Amino acid sequence: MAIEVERQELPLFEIENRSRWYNPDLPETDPLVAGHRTCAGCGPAIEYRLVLKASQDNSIAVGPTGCMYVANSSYLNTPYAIPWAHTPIASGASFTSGVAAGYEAMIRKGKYKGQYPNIICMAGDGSAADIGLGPVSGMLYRNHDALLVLYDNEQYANTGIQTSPTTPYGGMTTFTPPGPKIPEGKTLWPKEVAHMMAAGHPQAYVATASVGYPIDMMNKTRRGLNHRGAAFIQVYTPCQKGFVYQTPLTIELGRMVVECGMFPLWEYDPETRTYEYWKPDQMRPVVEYLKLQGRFGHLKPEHIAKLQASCNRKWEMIGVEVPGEFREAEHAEYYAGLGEGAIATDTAKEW
Ligand SMILES: Cc1ncc(C[n+]2csc(CCOP(=O)(O)OP(=O)(O)O)c2C)c(N)n1
Ligand code: SF4
Ligand SMILES: [Mg+2]
Repeated sequence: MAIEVERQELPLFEIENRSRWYNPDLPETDPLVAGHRTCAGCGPAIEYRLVLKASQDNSIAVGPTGCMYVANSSYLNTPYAIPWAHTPIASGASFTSGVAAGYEAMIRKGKYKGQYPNIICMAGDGSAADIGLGPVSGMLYRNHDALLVLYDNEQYANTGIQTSPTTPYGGMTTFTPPGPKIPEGKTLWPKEVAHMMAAGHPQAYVATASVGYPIDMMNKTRRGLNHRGAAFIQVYTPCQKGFVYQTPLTIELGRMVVECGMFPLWEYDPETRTYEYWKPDQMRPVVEYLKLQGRFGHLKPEHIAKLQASCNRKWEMIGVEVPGEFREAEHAEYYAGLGEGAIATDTAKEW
């Protein structure tokens, strides 16, 4: 007779509001210990550490090729205090599907005696939104009991900052350099991966999160793991090398991207099949976010105006009233009145 699979149930962290950065009740143990080799201020490294802190010790991590594989592992060394496996860039989710199906079968047949582990694949945007997109959809469609976290640094970072489907319009990468013919750099608009996953796999738990809201991200990790079936979370994770910003600003950017409407935070509940969108405490024009990053330093008023228009459509989509000033900022003339230095910082000029 098949043995029942015993699942873990992780309690949520108490937060009065999602803007909180710190919670004294966080677990002390870290499944991702110190000693990796990512850049200082690396957003994906912060995400990795906190997601695994939320999932705790009975977890298995899967990492397709990308910065978080390369920088986190050198010969016979990794910072993982839990089982971890590297996979080719396209097959993170297929490998994860196999791990989940394997544990289900082993527990049912009595060949594995423990509780079902938290199975988490953390894949970059190049992997989960592009080269390995098909297997992610397959994992959600078959509804394996596992969580896929897309750590979104909006580029293929590890191979030298190439554009990916989540690179914003206007972002400078080595494949989208601005020049006389294409002054804005990237001309395409980013893929809405999380919406795509929720719309196409209505039985899955889907959410967006940002390293700027760590406790919110950890609670979404726990909700995704507690959900019996597949879960997908897209986490905004700034990359200091590709975005070109001052190192201590990683968390600040993680908040500003939400406050300017470029990366709304939301959850999709597969039980009720509804979206819950979140309005940040503060709203900012997108130029405030752009001007902290060298990758946007080449943008002209007409490009920033287009980005503001895109953010305004997102505010409308999540049901937030767009302030009059933001509507004015949809027009290039608005920036003429801001004066010298208002749309590009020294960091941007240096780059
Ligand atoms: C099939 C395949 N194509 C290309 C590569 C080269 N490659 C290694 S890491 C990487 C970048 C991955 O980008 P992403 O998934 O966004 O992770 P990040 O480097 O940004 O952390 C690429 C293209 C590869 N390993 N396999
Ligand atoms: S290049 Fe970017 S993503 Fe890669 S380790 Fe450095 S900061 Fe992190
Ligand atoms: Mg990436």
